[in-house]
Amino acid sequence: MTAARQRILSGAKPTADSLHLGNYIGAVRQWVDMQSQYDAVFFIPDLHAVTVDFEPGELARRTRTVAAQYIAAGIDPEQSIFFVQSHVPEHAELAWVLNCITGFGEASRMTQFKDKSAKAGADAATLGLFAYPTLMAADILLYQADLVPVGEDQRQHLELTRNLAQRFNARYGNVFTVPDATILKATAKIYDLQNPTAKMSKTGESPNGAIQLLEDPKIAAKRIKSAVTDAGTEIRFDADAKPGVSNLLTIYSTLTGRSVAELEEAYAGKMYGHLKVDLAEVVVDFLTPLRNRTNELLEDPAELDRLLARGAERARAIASVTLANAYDKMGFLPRAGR
Ligand code: ATP
Ligand code: LTN
Repeated sequence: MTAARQRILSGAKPTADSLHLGNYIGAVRQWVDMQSQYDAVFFIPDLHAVTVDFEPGELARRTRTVAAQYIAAGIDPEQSIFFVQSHVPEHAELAWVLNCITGFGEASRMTQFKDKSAKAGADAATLGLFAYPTLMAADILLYQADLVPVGEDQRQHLELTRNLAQRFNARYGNVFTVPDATILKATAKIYDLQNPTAKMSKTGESPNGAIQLLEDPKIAAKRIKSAVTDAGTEIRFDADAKPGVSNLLTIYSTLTGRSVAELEEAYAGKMYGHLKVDLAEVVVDFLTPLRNRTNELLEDPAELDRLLARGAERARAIASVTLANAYDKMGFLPRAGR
């Protein structure tokens, strides 16, 4: 008998009009690489997107756009289970159970909550934002995920998820797999082009700091060419002394597969301008087909919705079994039909 494949699970929120190059290099690209070796579950955490200010008129469109971008980037909705969180009600149901075994103090220590609630102000911060990490734990535990590839910023949420799984199992009986975080490599962090010590983000200060996967590649090329570089002239990777050039080298290397050492050698004695002109071309070549494919997929929203509905069905087949098992262990009166 062959051992079952390990399951991985991850997701990116539909909180902007487009994913950016940081999301692609730091997350989606690595998910695409992993989906053939693992039993993969990818989803769009739209219930998480409404824990902060959001535009009701934009949510559905942004959710479809993220879905199209995942597929255009190489997530295969047949091979992987691919769906929208709000289509699988078990997420909210298990989150409630987890809320009831999470300490108030424990949730208060989550740094993302502290940061976001400080930004929103005490009155604007909601119970939903407070419960963000337990909903995330539910996302993971429902599918008995072994590995969760996420950025460093999510490490604490993963630690909470592990604690909750162990606590539930000890208190009510063994239901959940205790997942491991796979913190994606530090080199996977892409920085803001205008402020190369801050991460490239959907909410950065300058629009020129981020490359949006859906924008006109000509604009992306301009942004690369106007990226802030460092004092000196040498093209060399040194994250501390040369954060701007190092960031460009990381992007160049990940998009072409050429090592940073090889690029340093190729650009020895050349000027920053050479690097930027060449990288702008690399970025345009990368973005153009991705953008075209995304737009093609968006032209047929019914097909996209069909793929997502099929994904939600597959997801529910797993999630409903885990939830029923958890309810059973807790002693709820069995529901008819379960
Ligand atoms: P943003 O800060 O841009 O709003 P995010 O981190 O809040 O993004 P998601 O959209 O859910 O939230 O992120 C999806 C994935 O992309 C996460 O795994 C996150 O770690 C990763 N990611 C986001 N920005 C970068 C970046 N600049 N470099 C590398 N990975 C990133
Ligand atoms: N919080 C994550 C998004 C997210 C997620 C998850 C990631 C929600 N649920 C479950 C992995 C597993 C983020 O902000 N990147």
